[in-house]
Amino acid sequence: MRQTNTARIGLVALLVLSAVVIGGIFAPGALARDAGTDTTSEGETTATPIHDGETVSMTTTTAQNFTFDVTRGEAFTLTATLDASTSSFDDITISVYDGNGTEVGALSGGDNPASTNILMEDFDAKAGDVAEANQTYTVRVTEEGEKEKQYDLTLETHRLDQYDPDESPESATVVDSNATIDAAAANYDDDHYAVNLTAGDELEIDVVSDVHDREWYEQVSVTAPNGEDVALDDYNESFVAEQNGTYIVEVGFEPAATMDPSLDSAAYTLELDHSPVKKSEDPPVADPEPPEDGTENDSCP
Ligand SMILES: [Ca+2]
Ligand SMILES: [Ca+2]
Repeated sequence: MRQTNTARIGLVALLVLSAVVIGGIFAPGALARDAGTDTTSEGETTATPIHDGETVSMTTTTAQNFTFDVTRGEAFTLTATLDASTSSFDDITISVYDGNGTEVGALSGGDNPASTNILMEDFDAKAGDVAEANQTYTVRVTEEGEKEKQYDLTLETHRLDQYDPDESPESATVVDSNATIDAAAANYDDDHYAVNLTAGDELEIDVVSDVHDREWYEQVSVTAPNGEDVALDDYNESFVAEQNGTYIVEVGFEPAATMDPSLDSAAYTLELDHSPVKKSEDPPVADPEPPEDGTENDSCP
């Protein structure tokens, strides 16, 4: 009886939760209120702290919340692993919310990467992200079905490289147009670099790494000062600037996490090679014809 009630209440809670999520972000504390108000389950009323390198083991029938602290620029990964002897495939999910209640941790790829940060492989659910500020995150581990589940939740944090967080164009690392940058990326990490160019400059971009060994490949994209995507020459990944201003170079690895569910990171070297606009290729300026003798007749009768 109680299990049935719990499941029904859980469904109502889930619907409320979904409505709030669809509305945008949680109000701070919404997670705890949602979980705790109507249910008899003790586990949902509190969030259990979890620390770097720690594995928390749970035996439960309900969704559980956990919290952890991360400093700006640190990467974190979360893995929930079901006990295969007491659980069945496809019945656990992880959702991660930042200090504002916004869902984060989305792994690239998947059917709907904007709304899911869940990756199922065997009995694992995973999420990862790079913290853009010092803050406390909330993790919600949700189980499908009414049967009691046993799982281990593990948190790992580390710094991928000295430039993180450079997760958005706004937080891009400013680099010289001739630069060699040693960094690291993962499928939950976004790296942006800002380069100032003059119209007519050519920029050649090379990303060197050994990720081909694991069947990943580098993915480079460039955004112009006007916000438009820049078409890159496929063979040597270069382009000629059409405007003066700041270009954003984004570097990452593919394929999507759904095809490579590891939360591994890999080192890469970004090499930028800048060829300034040649004088002879300066944009033609309408040369005013100097008057021959200063008395050119430019008036009409
Ligand atoms: Ca990085
Ligand atoms: Ca990054």
